[in-house]
Amino acid sequence: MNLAPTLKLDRPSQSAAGRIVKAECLLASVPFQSDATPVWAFTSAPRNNFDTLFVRLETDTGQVGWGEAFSRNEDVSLRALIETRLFPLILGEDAAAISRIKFKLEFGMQNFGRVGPTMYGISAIDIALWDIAGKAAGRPLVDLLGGTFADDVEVYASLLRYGTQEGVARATRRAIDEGYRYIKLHETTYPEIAAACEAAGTDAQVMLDVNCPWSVAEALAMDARLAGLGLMWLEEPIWPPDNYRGLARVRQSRRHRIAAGENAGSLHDFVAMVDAGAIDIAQPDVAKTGGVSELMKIAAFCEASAIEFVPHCALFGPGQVATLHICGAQRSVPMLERLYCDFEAEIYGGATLPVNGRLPVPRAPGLGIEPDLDIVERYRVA
Ligand code: SMN
Ligand code: MG
Repeated sequence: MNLAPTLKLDRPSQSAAGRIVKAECLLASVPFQSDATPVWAFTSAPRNNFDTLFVRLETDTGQVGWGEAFSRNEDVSLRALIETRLFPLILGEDAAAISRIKFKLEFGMQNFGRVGPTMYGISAIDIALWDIAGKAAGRPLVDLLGGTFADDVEVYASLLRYGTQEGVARATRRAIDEGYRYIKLHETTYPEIAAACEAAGTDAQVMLDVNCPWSVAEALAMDARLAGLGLMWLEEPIWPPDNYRGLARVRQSRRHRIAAGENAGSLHDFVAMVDAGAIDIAQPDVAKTGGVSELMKIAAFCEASAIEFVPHCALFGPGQVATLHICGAQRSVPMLERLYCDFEAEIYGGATLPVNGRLPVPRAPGLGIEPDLDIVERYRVA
C-alpha cells in the first residue's frame, strides 16, 4: 500500500522552493561486515545491518529534498508515525518557511514526546526542507548556514563493540592504517579499553563511549581507573541519559571531559545539561534532535556557554551529509563521527567515505549529493 500523501494545489507557489505536494518515507537496511557487535541491538539476536529512514519531499516547483530520521531494526512504526501524524501537517506548506513548519509540527505534536520518534520525524522533515532551500537558492547548505570555515572535516572512526582485547586492538590499528587520527571506542571493560589505547599509541587520540551503563558510584570508580589512559573524552557514563546531576558528579572529578547529548530532544535539554554542569562536549544528533535548525541553535548556545559542539552522527544517509555541512559552518570545526564498518553497498556511492580520515563538504546545491536510488531500492524494506 502506498501511503505517500499527495496534494493538488489551487494556488501557485510563493517561493522558488515551492509548496510541498508530495511526502514519502523510504526505509532501507544495508548489511555490513564487522567482527564486532552493534551496541544498539534492541533484540536478542543482533543483526549487522544499518537502516536509513529517508524522508523525501517534493514541491510544486519540482524541488526534491531528502531528510533522515534516526532509525534502527526496520522501524516501520516510526515510518507510520511520520506518514500518518506528520505529513498531513506539512502538505501544502511553503517549503521555504522552515521555522514555521517546524514550529507547526512541534506545537501540534507537543503531547507526543519531546524526545524520541516524534522528534526524529520532525528532524527528518527539517533536514529535507534545508535540502530544498539550498537547491532553490542554488547554494550548498553550508552557505545557507553562514558559509564555510572548512572545505573538509576530520572524521573519527567510531568503532563498534568488540568485547575482546585482540578484536578492539586489531580494529584500532586497521582504522589508523586507513588514515584515521581519532578513534572512539564502545567498550565498557577496562582490559579492552586499555588494549585499544595501547594499540593506538601516539598515532591516534582515543575517546570512550559507554552508552549509559553505570550508577554514579560505578562511574566514579571507572573514571578513576581509566584516568591514566589519556582518553580525549568519556561519553554517557551514567544511567539514565537524562541524569544530568549524575553526569555533573562524574565531571567534578576533573579526570575526564564529559560528552553527552545524543539522547536529547531539543535546545532546552542542552540548556538543562549546561545549567547542571553536566557536560564539556555537546553531542546533538541532527536526525534525533530537531534537524539542521535545532543543531544550529544548539551550536550558538554552546559557543555562548564555552561548551564544545561535536554532533553525534551514527547515520549514513542525508543526516550524515547534513551533519557534514553543519560541521563545515562552525568556527571551531567539529569532527564528524563515522561508525566503523564496511557496507555491502554505499548509499552515496562512496562519496561519504573518508579518505585519509577526512571528508569534503559538498559544494553542489542543497545537501550537494543525492542518494543512489538503485541502491535504495535494492535494500528497501518498507
Ligand atoms: C551510538 C548510538 C546509537 C547508534 C550507534 C552508535 C553511539 C555513538 O552512542 O555515540 O556513536
Ligand atoms: Mg554515543
